Amino acid sequence: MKRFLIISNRLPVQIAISDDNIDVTPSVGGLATGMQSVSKSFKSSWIGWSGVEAQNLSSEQQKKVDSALANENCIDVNLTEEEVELYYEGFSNKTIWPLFHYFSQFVEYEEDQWQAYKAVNQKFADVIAENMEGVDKIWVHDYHLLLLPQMIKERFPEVTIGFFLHIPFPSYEVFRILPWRNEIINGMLGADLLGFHTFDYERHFMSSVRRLLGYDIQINEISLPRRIVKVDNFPMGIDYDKFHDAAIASQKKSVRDKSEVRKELERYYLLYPETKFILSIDRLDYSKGLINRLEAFEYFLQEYPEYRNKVTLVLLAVPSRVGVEQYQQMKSEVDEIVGRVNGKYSSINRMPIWYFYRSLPFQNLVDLYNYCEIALITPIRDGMNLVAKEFIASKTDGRGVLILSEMAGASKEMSEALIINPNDKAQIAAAIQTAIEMPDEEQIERNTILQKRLKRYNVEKWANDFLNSLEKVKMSEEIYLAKKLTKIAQKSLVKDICSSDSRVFFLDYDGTLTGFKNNPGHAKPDEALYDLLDELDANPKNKVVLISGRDKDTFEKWFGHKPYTLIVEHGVWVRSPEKTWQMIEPLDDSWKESIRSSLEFYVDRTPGSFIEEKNYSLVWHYRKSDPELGVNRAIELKDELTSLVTNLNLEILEGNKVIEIKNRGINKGRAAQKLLHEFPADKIVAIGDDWTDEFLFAEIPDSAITIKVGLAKTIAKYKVENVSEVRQLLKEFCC
Ligand code: ADQ
Repeated sequence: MKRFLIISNRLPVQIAISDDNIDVTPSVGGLATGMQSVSKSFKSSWIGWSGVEAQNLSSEQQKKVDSALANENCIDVNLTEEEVELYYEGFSNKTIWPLFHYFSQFVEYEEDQWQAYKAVNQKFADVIAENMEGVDKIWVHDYHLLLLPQMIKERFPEVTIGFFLHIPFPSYEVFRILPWRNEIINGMLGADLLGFHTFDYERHFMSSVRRLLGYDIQINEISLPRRIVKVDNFPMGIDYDKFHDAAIASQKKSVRDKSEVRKELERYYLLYPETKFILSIDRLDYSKGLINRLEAFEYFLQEYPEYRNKVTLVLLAVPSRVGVEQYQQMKSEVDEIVGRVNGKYSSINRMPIWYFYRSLPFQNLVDLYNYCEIALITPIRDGMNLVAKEFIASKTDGRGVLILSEMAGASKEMSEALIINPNDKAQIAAAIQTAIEMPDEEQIERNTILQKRLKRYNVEKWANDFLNSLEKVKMSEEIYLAKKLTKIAQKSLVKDICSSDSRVFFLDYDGTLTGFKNNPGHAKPDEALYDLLDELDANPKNKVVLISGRDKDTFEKWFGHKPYTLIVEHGVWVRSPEKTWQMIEPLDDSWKESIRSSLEFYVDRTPGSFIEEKNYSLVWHYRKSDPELGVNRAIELKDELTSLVTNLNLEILEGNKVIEIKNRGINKGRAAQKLLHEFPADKIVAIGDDWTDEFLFAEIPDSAITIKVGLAKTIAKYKVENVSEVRQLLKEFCC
């Protein structure tokens, strides 16, 4: 069985060290549970930091830790105190975390933290390299390891890498603030599959890739020069049954066995049966919106006096990142508001806010979820928010109301909750009132839908969906590799060609013989290309045919003095050596005026775009425009032209950052067929990169050697990566 590696900053274990004893207990978090189900189908190991700083352990203790971890299939990445400070508390939590949660005012830009971040990502890559035996897939998690996919890919190009980001990916306008933005994006693009919680994060990521690196994107695939990266959203689920079943079991417990939390809630409820408990649970983090939640609760007590003494806010805050300044400040602010509200609205026996600053054992957590009628979850930004889902899963009789921020990824899947803007105090207060007054039937109706969805799309399904997609990516890479022109196949092709008596070479120009330029006029042939084509053409057995979408005047200027056959404008014109240009079949261009005005309208509204006029076609170019605007306008333009072109017997060709309108039925394939009729050859070679070359590959005889440049889907028999590989290959055909 192939091995599979899971990589995250922290290992899913808790380690307790006493003098001579090391105790390792597996943790029960959502991610660990999801992965357990995955490890049933794969032999997997988990690589990460154990949470113990390396210098605090003697070598004897380290050995014990390693062996205890090995029993849990875990491998430790030793981190020093300094690394933890600079990489974890520093760059991860003082740069990436605030920026990706839109708290740009908290972002630190420290070079030494960035250097440590790179070094620790490299350290992870080193540990992975030592454990690669039999590994074919790796799944990397979260924002601490954004550079790792690329580091692994460079060393192990054949391994399939998935990456999942658990926090939001911010909009381009925020992400671009980061001085190291290109390194980060390139680091992530080392993965073959990139997963996000929501489509919005995916969209923001794509936009940054397009704008910062200029890569082409087709729906959810990014074409890198040598690989394709798939991007998709996988909203993370929870271990639904675990919460639901634990809540049922807890209700059945005898008084003696009940948790302290449950006993306390029940006792209070007996005294004050009209009380509604509002639950608030999070890590104490500025992104979770505790301050605005408390202020909204204060506003509620002030504006809805009839509910004072009838509601209790159970505020549970888990200590988090206590070493980071903003967290300490926030803790003081929370303490202050809680004090103020309790001071103002407490009566002799009752306090409106019960505040706990600690982590709770699972059972107590479930009891809180199960017992409290309302959950108030108001993050300012949150990748997903699992608490919202856990609350709903623990509602065994279907009653309960979830008030959820629209800024949490979870809100995208939980529209049956009361969705609020976390900055709108009045709206939150009104939602609290609605929640208190909501009839049971309505609560059950909303929660039934939510529960059904959460049960089906649980954490196990999430992990399996991600891995199935990773498997598919692997398969499509294999399909690509299967067509890739290997050295052996190349040798036999060359032998085949060289032993034949007559050959025709159909060669596309842009993207095949030369690279793309922003201005098409700048993509002139260079001396080396002229030499290569001359050498190929010098052999009387060879016929060189340049077949392009270019206009005839440009080709006349570039190749008019050469003895090659030229076919231009996708097959409108042909020029045989030493002859004049001939139209392949008679065409009409009277349609141009009616189409030109539409194109001009798009040029005016799309800065950087322009119209190219050929004899029998018009082309709208948008390579120099804003990449996203260009793509959108191209869709609009195509839509607008569709009805016009049918009436005028025209067709739209969509090329690389161009839209071309030309007479219907004219294409490279038809032109090539006509030429082959006049000049039959033993061997036919066709090379092209664009989808317009697919017509060429389709129309020439099956025995032809068809070669696609680049990664896109093709009916060609072989693929090569780039222009320089094409040129090397042609050199070998000069025989
Ligand atoms: P977090 O920011 O940690 O996760 P969240 O998704 O809510 O946020 O998960 C918190 C977890 O901690 C929950 O499973 C909850 O049960 C547990 N927890 C909360 N309070 C607790 C307490 N007092 N005692 C014990 N356990 C407690 C990050 C992102 C999220 C994303 C997750 C998963 O910030 O947006 O949902 O990863 O991808």
